[in-house]
Amino acid sequence: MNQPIVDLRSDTVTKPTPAMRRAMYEAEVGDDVYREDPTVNRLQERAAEIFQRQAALFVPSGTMGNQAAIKVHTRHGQEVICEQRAHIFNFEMAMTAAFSGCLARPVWAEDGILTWDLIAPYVRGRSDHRARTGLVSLENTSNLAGGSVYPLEISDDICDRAHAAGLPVHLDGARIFNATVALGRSVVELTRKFDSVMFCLSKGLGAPVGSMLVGSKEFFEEARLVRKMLGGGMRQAGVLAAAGIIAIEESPKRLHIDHANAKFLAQGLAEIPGIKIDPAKVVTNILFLDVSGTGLTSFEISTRLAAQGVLANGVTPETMRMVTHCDVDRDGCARAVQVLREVLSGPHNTTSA
Ligand code: TLP
Repeated sequence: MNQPIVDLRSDTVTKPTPAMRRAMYEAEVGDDVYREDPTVNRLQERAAEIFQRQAALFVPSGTMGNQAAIKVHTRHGQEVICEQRAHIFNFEMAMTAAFSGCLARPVWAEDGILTWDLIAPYVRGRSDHRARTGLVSLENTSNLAGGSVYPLEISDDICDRAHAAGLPVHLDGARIFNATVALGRSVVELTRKFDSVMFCLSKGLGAPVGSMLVGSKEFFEEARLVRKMLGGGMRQAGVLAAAGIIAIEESPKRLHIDHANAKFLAQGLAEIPGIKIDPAKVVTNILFLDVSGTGLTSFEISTRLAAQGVLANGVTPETMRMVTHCDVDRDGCARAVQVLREVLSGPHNTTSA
């Protein structure tokens, strides 16, 4: 009866591994605002090396990384083109407006995957009437579009054409290592054309805290100033960076397991009456299920699942998200399917009781 909780709310819930905790304990530290933390410096150097870029900056969160990049690339009064479900547009506390003074210009794309043809009509140059476009931002994998991935030709094409139009391109690559696994391409191949890349250490890679912002030396220096403006100048941050080093060196090797578990979960869920999900579209570690045929809202389902030790969030009343990660194994996924089946076959209208 005392089964462990199956937490499918997000890959942000992952706990540091014993190796990470050991490295954190043993980390050599210094004051990183003085650039004197050897462990932070090592993490930044390794990230830059892995992405084959001039520099990488350790930031406390993905949100800070994205927003620092937007600030560096844009000027007040410009527009930032992104997909309608983009994290920068939906989940970052309107900071594109509040901090950078820019208007997000969301564009809808099937499966969250923009193309230059979809972007081009919204690109605006100098005009007496309309705000100028300052930046294009892509998200790979696309979280709210169900962990979908950008085919390399499409993201390369967007970067080339944006650059030809004089526009920088930022990548919200919170889960870029999941994209590398799904596409069988290296992180260098997937990101080399972007002007800046943010990726998270604290999601599927399992570190407790932190993200990286990768780009040119000049971009790094500017982003460092913005990080400080945002209060993200950390001191003995080596205790965090130590876990980050293990996250980038070791964790990408096991992400295929999370993807296989997500597929397994999707296949099981697809067989439950009232649930709609296309397992073929589940290519990384995120899946969305349409629960509108169950007679319950996603929020009601979420509460009932939680009572049985399975955690998953409702996103809209009709949709739920589940995310696989290193702290949920195949048995946990099987249990989630079984518990959802039981929850939905029980009495729905408890209000009459
Ligand atoms: N995503 C979180 C929530 O904020 C939705 C999650 O549970 O998935 N970019 C993308 C694509 C993200 O999914 C997230 C976090 C971020 C940026 C921000 O990262 P943090 O949480 O470190 O600020």
